[in-house]
This record gives sequence, structure tokens and C-alpha cells, in this order.
Amino acid sequence: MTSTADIGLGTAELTKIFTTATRIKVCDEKFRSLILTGQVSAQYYSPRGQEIVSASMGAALRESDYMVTTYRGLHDQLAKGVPLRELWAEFFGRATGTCKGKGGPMHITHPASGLMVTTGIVGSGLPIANGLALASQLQGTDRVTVVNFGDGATNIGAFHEACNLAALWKLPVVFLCHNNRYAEHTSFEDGTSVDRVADRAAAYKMRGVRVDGNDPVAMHTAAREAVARARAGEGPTLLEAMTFRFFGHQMSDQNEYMKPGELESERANDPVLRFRAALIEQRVLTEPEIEAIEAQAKSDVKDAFEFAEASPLPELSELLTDVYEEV
Ligand SMILES: Cc1ncc(C[n+]2csc(CCOP(=O)(O)OP(=O)(O)O)c2C)c(N)n1
Ligand SMILES: [Mg+2]
Repeated sequence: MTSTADIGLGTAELTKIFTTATRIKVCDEKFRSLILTGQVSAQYYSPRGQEIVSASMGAALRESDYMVTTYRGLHDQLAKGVPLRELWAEFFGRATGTCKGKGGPMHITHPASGLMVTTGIVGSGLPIANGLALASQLQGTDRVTVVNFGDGATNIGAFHEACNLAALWKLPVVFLCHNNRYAEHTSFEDGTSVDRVADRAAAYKMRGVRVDGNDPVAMHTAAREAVARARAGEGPTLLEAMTFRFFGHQMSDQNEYMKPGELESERANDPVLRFRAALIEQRVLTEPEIEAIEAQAKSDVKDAFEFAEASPLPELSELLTDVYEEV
């Protein structure tokens, strides 16, 4: 981790980022164990390894800001403040979930916390984010929209269309690319014509920044800057956060397409554990304070799991409610 003293990040901000990252990690570990032991059947895309990107961005946002994310979205949803109980209930398809059990893990939506939509269509979040940002601009608010997507999504037409319009109209949007070096099973190099996603911004006269997304100080600093510029009407940023995913594209993926040793060396350099060690070493938090944060995360996740499990499934009579607009 970059030295916190150089950047001027305070204990409160660092604690917030670490607390969120820990929550994401614990939530992911529990959910994966439920799937692997056959207790839950769900389509799940683990964000393990990418926690710091989302936690650092989340700490740069206001509750009233908007966020859009993808199927690999648990980290973003928690970082934006979606309540754990409702999130878990939606993952379980229960009536108490964020979408009353009709969305499931791939479609988490919780406007009260600004998490406007989760989509499984690669690249589709960017034009949606532009629409949200345009609405904020027309309404004269200073709300910012952040859209999360992967490196693979930057090869989709919608990415390029959205970059063009956002730059042209100076929309208050941040395009946050989680570059985890792989799309479904294709490496970044095998599917992308440029070496850096951030370089693509120049084609649209947009600001492009690449950052080590696993370094909380660097990531939070870059996120704060991009958000501040968007809020001040200075236009969009394409922020490329370098990171890595630890558990395959989805649960049955064995990562055979990765380079030999790549996964092992990344796991050995776990960004959440590195952050933990740095906080102690730089005397930001003590070991007992960190253990208390970890214990709280475990107890919150247990509570949310029990809430979801005890919640009812949606009634059949609810099948069409909130699905079609009444005219
Ligand atoms: C338009 C579209 N094409 C293909 C797919 C199938 N698909 C789902 S995820 C994915 C890989 C996307 O990779 P990336 O954007 O890097 O995100 P990551 O999964 O690494 O977070 C693909 C090809 C899809 N869902 N939507
Ligand atoms: Mg990817």
C-alpha cells in the first residue's frame, strides 16, 4: 500500500475502506461455501480479489450518487450501501429482497442506496449510466453516476458509444473498468488491441487514468479525483483499475486458461490481507481493532443469511407486480 502519510488519507477513511473490503470478502466466502456445499443454487460470479477497487470507490461517493454494476457486482453493491439483509434475501430469491425476489443475484437494484441497476449483458451498463447522468445534468443536481464493468466489456460497441456521448455532453459520469486481466476465458491481451484500457479515453477526448486498483490509497485518491471532476461539471473519466479475480469467471470455472502460476502468485498477494497488514504496520489500526471489524462482518453476514433463509418466497399472485407499467 502507498504510504498513507504522503497522501493525507485519515484513519476514518482507511477504516471505512477496510471495513467494506472485509464485508465483501466475508460475504463472498459465505456465499461460495453455500453454493459449493449445495445449500444454495445460484448463478454467482465471485468478486474475491477485487474488493479494494469497489471499497475505495464507495468511500468516494455520496449516498445520493448513482451506481450501475454487472453480474460480478457483490463488491459494488455492498460498497454503495445496499443493506446486507435485503441483498442476501434477493440472492435467495425471497420476497424480502431488494427486488422482492424477482431479480436474483444478476439483477440487484436498490434505488434507496443509489444502486440503480445490475445487468448481465456485458457493456450494457454504460449507456444506462449515461442516461442517469444526463437526467442529473438536466435536473441541475450535482449527483455523480459511476458505472462498473470489466476489461472484456471495453471491446463491446456500447462502451465506445457511451464514451463518445459522455465526453461530448460532459456527463457527470465515471467509467470504472475493473481490469482483472480476463474476460470469460479470454486474456486481456488476446482480446484487446491496446495495452491499456485508459488509453482508449484519448480517442474520445476524455480523461483516462490507470491505477493499481488493489492499492486502497492510490485507488481511493483516483476515485475521489474522478468523482470530484464529474461533480464539478468537468466531464467524465475512464478509470482503469488493475486487479485480479481469484475464483474463475463463475463457480464451475477451473481457470485452466490462466498462465501457469499466475493465480497462485496473485492469491499469495491478497489485497485485503495486504491492506490489513499495512494498517497495523503504519499504526492506523491495532490488531484487536481489526479483529473487531472482522468479527462484526461475520456476525452481519450470519444475520443476513438467517434473515434470507427465514424469509418467504414471493407469492404467485405477485408474479406480474412491478413487471409491467400500468398505463
Ligand atoms: C453482450 C454479451 N456478450 C457476451 C456475454 C457472455 N459473457 C458474460 S460475462 C463475459 C465476460 C466479460 O468479461 P469482463 O468484461 O472482463 O468482466 P469480468 O467477468 O471479468 O468481471 C461474457 C463474454 C454477455 N453476458 N453479454
Ligand atoms: Mg475481466
